[in-house]
Parts: sequence; structure tokens; C-alpha cells
Amino acid sequence: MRSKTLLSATAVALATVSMAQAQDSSDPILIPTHNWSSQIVMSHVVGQIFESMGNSVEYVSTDSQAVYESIRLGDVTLELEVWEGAFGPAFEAAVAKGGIHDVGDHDAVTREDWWYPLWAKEACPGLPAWEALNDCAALFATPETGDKGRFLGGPVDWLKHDQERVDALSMDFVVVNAGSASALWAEVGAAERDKRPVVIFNWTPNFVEALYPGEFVEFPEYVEGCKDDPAVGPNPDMTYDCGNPANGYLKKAAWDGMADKWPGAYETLKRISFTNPQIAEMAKLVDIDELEPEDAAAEWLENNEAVWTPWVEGDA
Ligand code: TMO
Repeated sequence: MRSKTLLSATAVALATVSMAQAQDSSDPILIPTHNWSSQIVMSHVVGQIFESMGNSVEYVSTDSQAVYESIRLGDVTLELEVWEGAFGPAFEAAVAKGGIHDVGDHDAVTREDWWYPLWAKEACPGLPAWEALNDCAALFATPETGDKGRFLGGPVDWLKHDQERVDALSMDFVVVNAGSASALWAEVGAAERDKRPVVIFNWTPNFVEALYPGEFVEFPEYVEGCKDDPAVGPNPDMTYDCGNPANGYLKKAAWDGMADKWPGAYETLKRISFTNPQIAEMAKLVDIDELEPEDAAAEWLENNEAVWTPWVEGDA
């Protein structure tokens, strides 16, 4: 009995020593980047944190839906911005298959949806209700859309199902997909001069809120099931008859093998948590200040040492 206790105490001591000595692999940690600024800057912020710990890092430009399958298979190592609205379904499906897991939430609340600059509301005072937007559809028309309103959606890989929503709610809008995030901001910038009403896809946290006051359109509230069960939501026969979650999560995800291969980086990843203002600032450094993502990340790290050093040191 006594020798068994002694033995297990020794085993615990040995395990503690070997855990403390476990080294991260010298293979590069593969960080996927996508097509919106905060994600690219955050990826470089975290990559530079890993480098400061002695790790090697590579950035891989990756489709923002396919990335969950890539992580599951270990082709890339982690994802720093799992937005509930755009990627919840792809992430959760990959988790169910195995090989990828949830590494916790950022201290952030996210929303992704149809959005207008405030001058559009002067032309259409019933906003933000979606019914009012629909009644004002003609105000949002362009030669391209005839007498229907134009909604400029994001790049198709964000998979927002805007056309399905237009159909399910019988809206007089035509969905046009932007080729890039910057095309969304260009649309608002061009409309600003003559205060032309526009409605685009936007999200928060983002730099846009600092530049253009605006509001999200209030669609029928998101409820579990409205995207895949026709019976849920106001249209009993169709799916997507709801908005995106108004208080969405922002998660980190990792390949299941990361904890064994890069235990030090993995412990840091678990502690990492960015707030809405920090994420908006990362986007601003690129979209307003026009820094390159790696320079934006270096600047963010320099200005926020007290935020991130505890994630490395583990005394957060
Ligand atoms: C995924 N996004 C933040 C662009 O909506």
C-alpha cells in the first residue's frame, strides 16, 4: 500500500518534469488566412507571438469554409476567427466528424448581417425593420437591378445564404456578391458623396463602425433551426427565413494533434482571447491606416504588450 503511494507520487513528479520539458516541434505551425482584415492581422499577431516563443510559423491562404476540413486533417493547425454566423455550421460539422476541437471563445460578441450607413435611414425612416427595407426597395435600385433593390453581399465563400433569405421572405431585392471585402467598403465610400441609400453585408467588430455610423437590418430573429428546418421561422415552407445571430460567438479552433506536437503554443492558444475593440483595431490598422498585415500585427503587439505577454507566460 505504502510503496504504491510512493510509486505514484514519483510517477506524478516525473510526469510534471516531462511536461515542463516537452518541447514544441520545430515544424512550422500552419496558420490559415482568409479574406477579411481582422482575421489576417490576428493570424499574424498570434503567429508573431508563437515566433517570440521560439516557434516557426507559416501562413497559408485558405478558403474560409474549407478550412475546417483542412484543420480536421491536420493540413493546417488552427483557426483564430470562427464566426458563428458565417462558419458555425461548417465548424460544427467538422467537429462532429472528428480531428478538430473548440479551443474556447474570444471575449467578443459578433454580428454579421445586412447593414446600411445612417444616411439610408433618412431616406427610409422605417428602418431598421426588414419590412421597411423591403417597402423602400426601389430606393436601393440600380440600373443593374431594375426596379428591385440591390444588396451587395460578401464574397461567396462566406456562404451567407442571402438569396435564400430573399426568397424565403419574398423580398424585392437582388443579391450581388462582392469579389472582396474592399469592394464592400468602396460601395459605401462611393455612396457617401451623394448620400445614396445602399445596403451591404457587414459585421462587427470591424473598422467600419469607426468610419461610418450605421445599423444592421432587423430580420426575423435568429432561432435554432431556422436555417435548416422549414417549419421554424415565419415562412413555414422555407429555410433561411431569419437573420444571423445578433449575439454570435467568436471561437478559436485547433487540430487535435496540436496539443502534442506544439504543447507550448497550444497552452498559449488556449489563453488567447481578444475583445471587440481589439479586433476592430486590428482591422483599422489595415483598412484605414493601410499597413501591411504583418506590420499591423507588429504594431498591435508593440502597443498591447500587457495584453499578450501573460498569454505566453501563463500567469493570466
Ligand atoms: C466572416 N466575416 C467576419 C467576414 O463575416
